[in-house]
Amino acid sequence: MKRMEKMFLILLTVAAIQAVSVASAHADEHGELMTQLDSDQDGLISLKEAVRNTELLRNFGLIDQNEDGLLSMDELLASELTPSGQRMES
Ligand SMILES: [Ca+2]
Ligand SMILES: [Ca+2]
Repeated sequence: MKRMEKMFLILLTVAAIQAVSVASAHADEHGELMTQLDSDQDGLISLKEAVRNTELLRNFGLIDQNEDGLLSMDELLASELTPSGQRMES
């Protein structure tokens, strides 16, 4: 019985670690997108800067939650429509 509990704990730990690494990979992708597109480095992607990423441009209005015409990192992270920087499809 003790052994089962230990196994269960290990599985839980592994699942937790995986969840964390997936989340940080997600943030990295968006960080990369920000780095790539934010040419004036003000930490925001303007409509003009988003022009270089067709997918982002298409969803710009939907990702821009406060409708100020700028995408912040928070808005990029909050939206499921945010394209990833350079996702490698296998
Ligand atoms: Ca900018
Ligand atoms: Ca905004």
